[in-house]
Amino acid sequence: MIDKLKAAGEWKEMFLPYKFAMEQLSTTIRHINEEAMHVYNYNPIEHIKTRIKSPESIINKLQRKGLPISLVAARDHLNDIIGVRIICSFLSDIYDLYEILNNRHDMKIIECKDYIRNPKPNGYQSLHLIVEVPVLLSKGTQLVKAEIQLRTLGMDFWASLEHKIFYKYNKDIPDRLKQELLSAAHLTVELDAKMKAISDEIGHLDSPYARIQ
Ligand code: 0O2
Repeated sequence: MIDKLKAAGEWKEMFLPYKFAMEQLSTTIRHINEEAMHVYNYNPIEHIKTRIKSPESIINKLQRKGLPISLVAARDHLNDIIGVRIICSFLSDIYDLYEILNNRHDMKIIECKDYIRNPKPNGYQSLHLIVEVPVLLSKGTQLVKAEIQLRTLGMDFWASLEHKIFYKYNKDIPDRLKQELLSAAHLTVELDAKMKAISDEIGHLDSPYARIQ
C-alpha cells in the first residue's frame, strides 16, 4: 500500500503542506521566544522538538482506530501528523504561551486537552493543543492540523522515560514500575513548584507576560 502510494507521488503531494505547516509553526514559536528575549530579556521556551509522522506510523494509527487506510482518512482523522513539543522551565510559561498562541491570527486552537490540571492515571502531564495552520499553496490555502504539546523540563524527563519503559515492556508495564512512575510524576509536580518558588524569590526571572496582561 505505502509503496503504491509513494510510487504514485501521492504521499509527496500530501506531505508538502504538512512540511510547510511544521516549518511555519516552528518559525512562529522561535520568533515568540526571540521576541520575549529581545523585549523582556526572558526565555519562556527552553527548546522545541518537531516531527512528522512516518507513513508506517500513520498506517498503524489508522489501523488502530479502525479507519480505512487512505490519505483522505489520514488527513481527515489524524490530528497529529505534525507534532511540535515545546519544553518550558515553569508551569506559568506553559499557560502564558497558551494565551499567546490563542491570540495569534496565523493559527487557530481547535482543541485543548489539559493533562496538567487533569493528569492521566499513569501520571502523564502536558498541555495538548490541536491547532489549524493556514498554508498558502499555488492551488489556494490549505488548513493543516498539528498537535502542540507543552511541558516543563521535569514533565518531559518523566514522559520520555515512561515512553521507553512502555515500549520495553511491550505496552504492559509491571505494576511495581507503574507505581514508581506515578510517584516520580508526583515528585515532578513538587519539583516544578519548588523551582518556581525559588525563581519567584529571585524576582527578576518572573515571566514578563504576567506584567503586561
Ligand atoms: P508519539 O510517538 O509521541 O506521536 P490520538 O491517539 O492522538 O488520536 P489521544 O490518545 O486522545 O488521541 O491523544 P492524546 O491523549 O492527546 O496523546 C497523544 C500523544 O501524547 C501521544 O502520541 C504521546 O506523544 C503523548 N502521550 C499521551 N499519553 C502519554 C503517556 O501516558 N505517556 C507518554 N510518554 N506520552 C503520552 P502517540 O501517537 O501515542 O505517540
